[in-house]
This record gives sequence, structure tokens and C-alpha cells, in this order.
Amino acid sequence: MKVALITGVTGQDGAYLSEFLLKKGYRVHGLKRRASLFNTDRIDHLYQDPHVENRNFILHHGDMTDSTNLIRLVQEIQPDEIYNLAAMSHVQVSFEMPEYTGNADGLGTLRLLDAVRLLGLEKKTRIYQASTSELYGKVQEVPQSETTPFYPRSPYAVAKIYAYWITVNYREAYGMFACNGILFNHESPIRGETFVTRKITRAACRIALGLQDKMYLGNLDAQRDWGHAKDYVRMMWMILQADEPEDWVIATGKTTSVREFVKMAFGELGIELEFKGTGVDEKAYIKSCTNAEIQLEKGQEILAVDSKYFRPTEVDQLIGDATKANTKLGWTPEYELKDLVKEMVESDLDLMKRDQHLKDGGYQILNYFE
Ligand code: NDP
Ligand code: GDR
Repeated sequence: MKVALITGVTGQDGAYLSEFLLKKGYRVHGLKRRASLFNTDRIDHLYQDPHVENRNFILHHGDMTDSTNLIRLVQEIQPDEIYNLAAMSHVQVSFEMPEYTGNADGLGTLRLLDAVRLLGLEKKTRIYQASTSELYGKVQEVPQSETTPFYPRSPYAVAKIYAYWITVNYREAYGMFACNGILFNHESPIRGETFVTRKITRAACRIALGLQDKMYLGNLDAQRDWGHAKDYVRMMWMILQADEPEDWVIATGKTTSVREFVKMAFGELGIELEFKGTGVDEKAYIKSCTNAEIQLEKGQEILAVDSKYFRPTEVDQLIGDATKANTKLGWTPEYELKDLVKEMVESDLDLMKRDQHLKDGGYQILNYFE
């Protein structure tokens, strides 16, 4: 039985990767942070009672900022594969917490690599590092591939660039099977609520159900190469099964603006929008609605731009070239963006209908939309 350690197991990718590896017959160990409330919603369906013998899904408390904890866990678990997914992963928040982001995302990766080296596991343990298309930052070349120069545009991206190069360095210096997956944006129904896609699908469903009047967004012109997280965790595993340790771009090769994503999400609900104005004065209104269950007035303003969501330095356009992953490992994404949007909207509609029942029953519902 192969043994994997996943850091960031409570996150979007950690949850999908755990499911994927368990189906492959792995014993999966997950590193989770201690929190004052349970923070395991995404993996609760995988939970196994600690009193059961021979569990194959085991959680450990830990933190990327704590070397002794990481060394002890790697020693205890003796993993065949480590997937380093833990990170303060929100680009805008990294401007508010630059030092912590550098510590967790940058130095955290060093701590993990060095734990493997100190314990003499260089030849046993393969390591996947969650690198990101944010490394490309300011557009140098379109589309972006493994050879495109980096130009990071946020404390998050700068921290991740350290993690990228320390992974390459440990591979070259100590012969470790350590690889970077340079993943472009990937989303799902369990995407964090403050990333733009999920913020949009949640708000569209809430507006359609009358739980919210309007949503606020930042830069509607930003373009992202959005894929489905399920396709991307499959590739994380494939990267560690390759013959040689290398770095790989994972992307769909198509780019879409935030504005277009808004139209697609409302479109799934049968609502057509009209955008008026430019820059911070841009707004969107209901143009028509073909869904008889939705009571929205034509002309209602449902979206406004709020400059507080603009970043001090923005990444304008990302579009990835995954030719290497396709030709050398046979990876292609199975999901189209329209399938992803549909899945996210259906899931959020279901969740928001529950909120509506609670509200109708006199209970207070969450009203937090950062
Ligand atoms: P999430 O934000 O959903 O999950 C991040 C995980 O890291 C959570 O489990 C979080 O724990 C954990 N974490 C944060 N800080 C620490 C810390 N100091 N010590 C231990 N654990 C910590 O991210 P995703 O699942 O979307 O992304 C996974 C990884 O891939 C991240 O490294 C991200 O930067 C990277 N990435 C993501 C892309 C995407 O589009 N999703 C694209 C490219 C790269 P908690 O639940 O307690 O907050
Ligand atoms: P990103 O994702 O920064 O690409 O990082 P996010 O969804 O936060 O932003 C995408 C684009 O949308 C614009 N935007 C807004 N973003 C947010 N969050 N909220 C808004 O209201 C809003 N309005 C417009 C942003 O300016 C940006 O251009 C994600 C994370 O998962 C990283 O961890 C990962 O490395 C990269 O994707 C690849």
C-alpha cells in the first residue's frame, strides 16, 4: 500500500486529491491546522473513527511554519509521496499579510523539503509542490508555458517563486524526486467562497432567490484560464508517477474574463444581463429572465464595481500552454468551462435554497460576502 502525506488537506485541492488517492488504494495522511471550530467540511465524508484499526485516512495537526512538527510527522509517516498543497492561497489577502505568506508558502516548502533530506528519505519520498500561474504575473508571453519567464505581482506570487526554486534546487542538489506543478486557476463547487468564481456563483444564486439584492466585484477585465479542480488533482498524481522529476504547466489553454464568467453564471439561471459604464462605474442590470421561478425585475441593478477589490498590482491575463503535460504524460482536461459553471451554480443553488428555508423558518443566515 502506497502512503501519501497531503499538506493543506482541508482545502479544495486537498479534499479532491484525498478522494482520488483513496480510490487508488493509498493510505492518506493529511496535515490540518488546529482551529477553534471544526474546519473539515470538505473532507468530513472521508473521516474515519480513530478507534478503527487499519484506517486509510488519518489526520494530524500541523503547520507549515513549524519545522519540528513537520520533521516529526515525516519521520512517523515515512511517506512515499508528499503533496505540498498548504498555503495562504488568497492573492489579495497576501498584500495584507505579506510576511506570514512568505513564511507559510515560501519557507514552509523549504521546511518540508529539508525534513525529507534530514531524515535521509531523499530516494524514497517523491514531492509535489503546488506552484501557480501567478508566477507569470505581468504578461511576458502568451500563452504561458514551462519556458515563459516569471514576473510575480503579489507577495503570494513572490513567496511561491521561492517555493518553486527551492524545489528545483533540492532536486538538483540532492537528487530528490521533487516537482513543480504550475497550475492555472482551478475551481469547483467546494472552491473557497472569496475566490471570484465561487463569489459569483454564490451571489448569482442568492440574487435569484431574493436573499441578496446585489453583488460587488473588482476588476471585471481580468482574464483567467479556469479549469476544474478534479482534472488538476489527477495531474498532480501523474506528475509523481512520471519517469523523471520535472516541472509541468497544467491549464486548459482557454481564457475568459471575470465579466464573461458573471454572464455565464447568471445565464445558467436563465438570466440575461446588460453591462453599462466602464471601470469603477461599471454596473450590470437584469435584461431578461426566462426562468418562471425567479422573480426579478427587468432593469434591476445586480452588480456594481467596488474599488476595494482591486489589487495594488494585478495579473491581467493568464492562458496556459499544457502541451508538455499532454504529449509526455497524456493529460487532457475532461471538463469544459461551461460544465464547471453549471456544476457550481447547481451546487450553490441547492445550498442557497437551504438558506432560504432557514430564513423562512425565522433563523438567521450567513450574510458575509467578502
Ligand atoms: P485552499 O485555500 O482551498 O486550501 C489551502 C490549504 O492550506 C487549507 O487546507 C489551509 O488550511 C491550508 N493552510 C494554509 N496555511 C497553512 C499553514 N500555515 N499550515 C498548514 N496548512 C495551511 O487552496 P487550494 O486547495 O485552492 O490550493 C491548493 C494549493 O495549490 C495552494 O498551495 C495554492 O496556493 C495552490 N494553487 C491553487 C490554485 C487554484 O486555482 N486553486 C492554482 C495554483 C496553485 P485551513 O483550511 O485551515 O485554512
Ligand atoms: P487569483 O484568483 O487571484 O487568480 O488566484 P481570484 O479568484 O481571487 O481572482 C481572479 C481574478 O478576479 C479578479 N476579481 C476578483 N477576485 C476576487 N477574489 N474577488 C473579487 O471581488 C474580484 N473581482 C475581480 C481578481 O482581481 C483577479 O484578477 C487564484 C488562487 O487560487 C491562487 O492561490 C492561485 O495560485 C491562482 O488562482 C492560480
